[in-house]
Amino acid sequence: MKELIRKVDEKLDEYMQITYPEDIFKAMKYTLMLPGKRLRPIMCLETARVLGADIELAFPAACALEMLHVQSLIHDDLPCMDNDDFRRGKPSNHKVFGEANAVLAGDALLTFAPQLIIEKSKGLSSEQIVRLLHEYTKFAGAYGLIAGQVVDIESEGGKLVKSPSETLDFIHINKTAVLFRLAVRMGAIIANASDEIIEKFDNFAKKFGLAFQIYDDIMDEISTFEELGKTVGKDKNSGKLTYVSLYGLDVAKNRFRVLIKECYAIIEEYDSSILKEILDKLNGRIGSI
Ligand code: GRG
Repeated sequence: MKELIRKVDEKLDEYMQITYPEDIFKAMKYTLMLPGKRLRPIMCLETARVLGADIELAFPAACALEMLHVQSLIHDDLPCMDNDDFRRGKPSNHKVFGEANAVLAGDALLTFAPQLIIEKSKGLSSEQIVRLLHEYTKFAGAYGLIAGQVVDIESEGGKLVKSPSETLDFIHINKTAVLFRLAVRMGAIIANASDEIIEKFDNFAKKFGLAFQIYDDIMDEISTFEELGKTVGKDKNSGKLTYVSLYGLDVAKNRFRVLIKECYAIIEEYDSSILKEILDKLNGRIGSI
């Protein structure tokens, strides 16, 4: 997996050239190139590979996913949203470049990502590229990521239109699982997989995304700044609706374990040491607490 992460980093650096006006490209590249886990690009590449595609075809989509993810992190850290001064162990984008440039850097990443898919996806058919762009726009917008963020903000302000558990599931599915779903769906489309296979991987990503967010909620309670690279304890201190605040630590851990077990079962039939390694890592961390 380390080698794949290195290759993703290399491609991100290659695709994101700094040109005039340099300030915006520097702001975009700052958070993008900080060391993240690169889970979404890795999942896209690995899904494409296990379903029979040459992974070289998947690098533009994989890097586009990381750009979309980084855009969401930059905007999430803004004072008008989660107001966090640190990301990936370093000062957040707006702390370094100012709020206006951080907003614009996010916007620029959001729009550069599909441009990259169109310009660099050599070897994919026009139909595949249109399908990738359709998935991207659907999952990034008000039917996905933005919907999750809006309901998260509303729930923090005490506005709950649905029950707490339905609200929490909606937030987790749309804020977190959505980009893992997009990752595997894009990988499967690149491999020209059938709708049935796409749905199978989608189901894996939904469960993985929920487990990942439960993990994130647990870590916010018990981890350290050094380990996470961002402020910890914020959810608890702000009275935020999380899996832990709603159900308690033990129920959260149990739900996490069930979801991860279901993830292993879905990918069992595929020869993917990387997807299994991702599950092992997440599982191992919760297993030890
Ligand atoms: C799409 C226009 C548009 C706006 C985005 C701000 C926003 C709307 C959404 C927020 C989404 C968000 C920040 C979700 C949190 C998901 C999460 C658990 C992130 C951490 O992911 P990791 O641990 O991070 O994979 P690294 O740094 O390793 O990549």
